[in-house]
Amino acid sequence: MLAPATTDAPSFDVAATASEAYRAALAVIESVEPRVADATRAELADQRSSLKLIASENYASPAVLLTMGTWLSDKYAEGTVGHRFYAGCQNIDTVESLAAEHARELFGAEYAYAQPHSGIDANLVAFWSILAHRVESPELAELGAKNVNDLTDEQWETLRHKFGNQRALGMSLDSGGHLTHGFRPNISGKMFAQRSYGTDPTTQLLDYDQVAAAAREFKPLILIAGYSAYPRRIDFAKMREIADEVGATLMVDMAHFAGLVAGKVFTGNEDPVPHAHIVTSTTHKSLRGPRGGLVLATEEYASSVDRGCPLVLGGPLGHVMAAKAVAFAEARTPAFRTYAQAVADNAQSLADSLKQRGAKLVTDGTDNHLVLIDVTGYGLTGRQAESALLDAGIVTNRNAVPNDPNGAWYTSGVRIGTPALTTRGFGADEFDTVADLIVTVLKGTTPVTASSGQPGKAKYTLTDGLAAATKAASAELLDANPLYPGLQL
Ligand code: DSN
Repeated sequence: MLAPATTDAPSFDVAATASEAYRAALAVIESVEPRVADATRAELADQRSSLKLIASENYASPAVLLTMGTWLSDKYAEGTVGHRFYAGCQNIDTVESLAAEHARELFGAEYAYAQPHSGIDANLVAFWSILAHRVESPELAELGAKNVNDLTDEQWETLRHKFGNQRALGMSLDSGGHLTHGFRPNISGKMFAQRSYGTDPTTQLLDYDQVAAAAREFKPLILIAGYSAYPRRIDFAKMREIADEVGATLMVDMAHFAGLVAGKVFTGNEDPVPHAHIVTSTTHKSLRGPRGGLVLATEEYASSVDRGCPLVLGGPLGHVMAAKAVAFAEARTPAFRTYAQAVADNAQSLADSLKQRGAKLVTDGTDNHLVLIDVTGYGLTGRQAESALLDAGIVTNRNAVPNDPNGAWYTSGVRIGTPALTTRGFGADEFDTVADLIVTVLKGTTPVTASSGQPGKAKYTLTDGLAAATKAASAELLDANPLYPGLQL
């Protein structure tokens, strides 16, 4: 059992020490390629001076960021802890073990795999693990083979077809599902025959009866739950019941809300870990760690998940696994629980403030970390709204709404999340001002149509002076809640 991270304040000034470290690092980088040093400084300035409302982004701590800049990056360590294809992996074993142990304890999982480089990688590991466990292993046993290398070409061809013809059932893209849940532009859509479940046409809420009916008819091998743009919690116990009824494996992609699970905001039926066979995640969204992926699994899937590298992953990133260990240790502190609760409370405040100002929200609100504004009432597409907001210094991203008339490229929605600005210290009052700025910009944006006769590439115009006024109002909020306070380059 690992001790949780210390909750004592460090005995030195973290910001001053990190400032020294970054100044030294940038000087060394500058001596080789000054443009990289410049872009790195510019990114900090940009992040400090914009309202970052992209629901999947956050700001990792200096401890997490500094952990990534080391020689742990230089070691090859394909394989798993204690079973590597290279010699001399003892230190990578240490950091990978720490990341996995912290993740197991943080999420109460039987098994954790810290190697995936991204969310897509984590989902690929999960898919192949399920295929290996559910398809390959029984087939191999029947054929008296230990692994696929023992099969004849003909046997392998039969097994390969079985892999390719499996079925996955996941949330539709316009209801908030993710591309990696079986959609054609992603490899998962080529691996699986896919069908989607949507949301109730009136309430826009997940309709479990519809999920169950689709599962009974389609009989998927994998039932996928999880989302990247659905503003509500999911009852994973119900999803597991549905999976069990049709003999499917329940896989939950909790990339977006992992921080709310870690911070014990989502508990009981809203916590996927006790209910799913496999849970995948990224580590850099609400969980506030380094950019990367994670797989949690029950013991029965552990050995197949462990084959992730070299099955579908390249050599593990030792420096990033080390940073995951640091981030997971941070997420085990009471301070992180307070943060996670504030993320959800702030989303609620933001939704209420937007609605008071007449904005139409998908599902009429939120109970997680994001809201989705349907911008059609302002006469805008999601793309126009996203661009106009960006002109005013508000960083969001466009997103489809259920049954979107504008399709997946232009869309009719703008997705807004609270994890990043909550890290900066924003609370209900600040999010009320943010709501006011957003609605003022949306109301002050006029779409430019072909019939209006205005030439050029502009697809909208902003009321004169609105962008500057919005930036000035944002600057007040941002200055009062600085990013990395005390960090000076
Ligand atoms: N790109 C992530 C998001 O923005 O939700 C998911 O892939």
